[in-house]
Amino acid sequence: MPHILYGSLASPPTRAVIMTAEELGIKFELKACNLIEGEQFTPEFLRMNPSHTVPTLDDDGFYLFESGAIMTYLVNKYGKDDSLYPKDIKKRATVDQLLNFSTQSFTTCLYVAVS
Ligand SMILES: N[C@@H](CCC(=O)N[C@@H](CS)C(=O)NCC(=O)O)C(=O)O
Repeated sequence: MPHILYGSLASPPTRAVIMTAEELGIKFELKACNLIEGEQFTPEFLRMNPSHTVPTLDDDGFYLFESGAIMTYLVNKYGKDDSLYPKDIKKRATVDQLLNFSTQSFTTCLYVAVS
């Protein structure tokens, strides 16, 4: 069964997951979640992701949120080699550094800038 990715094309972390999935050649169904309409607060969505954010992955009933966690999960599951998420701990640490920067510092700054 293909993965279902709940997301919004206006969401940078959703786009990061889409790019990772495309790089890995994974088929997925993108289900648009209209954040303006508050679709992330429905009981069904909150059961998948209590933090009511996109992206949220549904891998056959295994739900995952936080774009960094989703991307590393997909690479760990489908990566043919370690080029996207190196086994070398220093190289991996620099990838983790950028993932954390992207999902915490950068995204937070972006929200402050647009609000
Ligand atoms: N650190 C999270 C950020 C996710 C996030 O804040 N997504 C925004 C859209 S870019 C969202 O879903 N906001 C709706 C809400 O918080 O209710 C990630 O990387 O997945």
